[in-house]
Amino acid sequence: MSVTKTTHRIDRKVVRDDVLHVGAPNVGDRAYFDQLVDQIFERRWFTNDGCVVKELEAKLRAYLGVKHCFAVCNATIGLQLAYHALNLTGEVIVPSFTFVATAHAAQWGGLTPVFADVDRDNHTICPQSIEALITEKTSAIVGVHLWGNPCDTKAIEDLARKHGLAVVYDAAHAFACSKDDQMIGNFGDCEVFSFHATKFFNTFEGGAIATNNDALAERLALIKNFGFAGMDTVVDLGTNAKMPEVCAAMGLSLLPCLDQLLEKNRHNHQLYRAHLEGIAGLRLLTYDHLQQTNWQYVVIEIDESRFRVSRDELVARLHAQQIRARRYFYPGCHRMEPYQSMPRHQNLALQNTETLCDRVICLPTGSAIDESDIDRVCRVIRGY
Ligand code: T4K
Repeated sequence: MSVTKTTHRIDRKVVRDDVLHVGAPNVGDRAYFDQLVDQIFERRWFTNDGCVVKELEAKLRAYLGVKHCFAVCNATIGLQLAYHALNLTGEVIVPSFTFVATAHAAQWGGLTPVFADVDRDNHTICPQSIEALITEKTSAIVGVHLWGNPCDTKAIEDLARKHGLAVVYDAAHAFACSKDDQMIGNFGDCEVFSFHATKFFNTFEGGAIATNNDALAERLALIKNFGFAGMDTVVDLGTNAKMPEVCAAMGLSLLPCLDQLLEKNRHNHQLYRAHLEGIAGLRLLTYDHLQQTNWQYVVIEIDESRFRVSRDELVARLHAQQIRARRYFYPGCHRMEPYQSMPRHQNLALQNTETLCDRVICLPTGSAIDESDIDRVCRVIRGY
């Protein structure tokens, strides 16, 4: 593909109403995107492993420093593929404090999600909680790098080795994040990113599975395309997990802008920190500065007893001012269907999960949010 453009600028033109969203999409170089889309029309090749998807996959492999990376239509299907490709059976241990897709993907695959608690500070799955749930039916641990905060990968992978379990990471939030100087994408048996519109890096809808395991990659390549190993030969139970060319074009037009987007998010986070510092009963989740993070989530915890207003009342006040703050991930997967109606998920003692479900609010950030927006959000939080 010959694209001559060399400077890429993020597009920040938004036809704004007064509403501030958590997850307003980042847009990369619009002119480059248009150029790629023109070429897609000229070639009349819209999906099924086209050259734009191949270029995106190659660039993702290079960026992540990983051997294999498959673009897929979304992370939920990506997780289903990962669980299937690893031949998981029986029970998989997942956190309850996550987007419900982590658990649903397992349930769709005929697996039983078993809900673990999370770490009180960084909100990722708690290794002690995992260990207590391992039985002879357990086949995998699924960690979620929530808000881009990496899981305790060493403790998880030690446990997995000890008990002969697979490890999958739901890295939906963690594109462009690192741990121990390795990009997320290189941990566990495989990691699954989401490139949904609301994510740091988006392809409208989409995702990717990254792995350094050759055999697993071979199987993933087959099952993301119905199991075809040639024009008429189907060798495995596959599904349709393909990313269309136009989605990959969106990704290619954002990739050269990652540094600008990281910087914008980091700056937004710093502003929030400055505005919210010293408020009794409010904790802003921070990130480990030794590692790269995408700063995509501005997460606060409200302790009603000290903040003197409940989390839900604060959310209502923000919404009344057209600030669509979100209670992610209330009320926890174990309190959602089909899980909450299943006897095994009732009376779970997930103390940190319950606390966080009562306290967490996500605030708007990203390239569509500017300094005056942050000022507006923080004024509502401060109560003036
Ligand atoms: N694992 C984890 C940990 C996840 O967080 C997710 C997805 C997944 C797995 C599964 O990934 P995918 O299969 O989706 O690739 C949204 C997203 O739909 C979902 O992708 C995301 N997590 C989740 C955290 O957020 P909702 O139901 O909250 O979406 P919605 O429509 O309420 O939009 C969120 C906010 O973004 C709204 O305030 C509006 C704004 N928005 C949204 C879109 C789509 C925009 O401003 N523009 C847009 O185009 O789930």
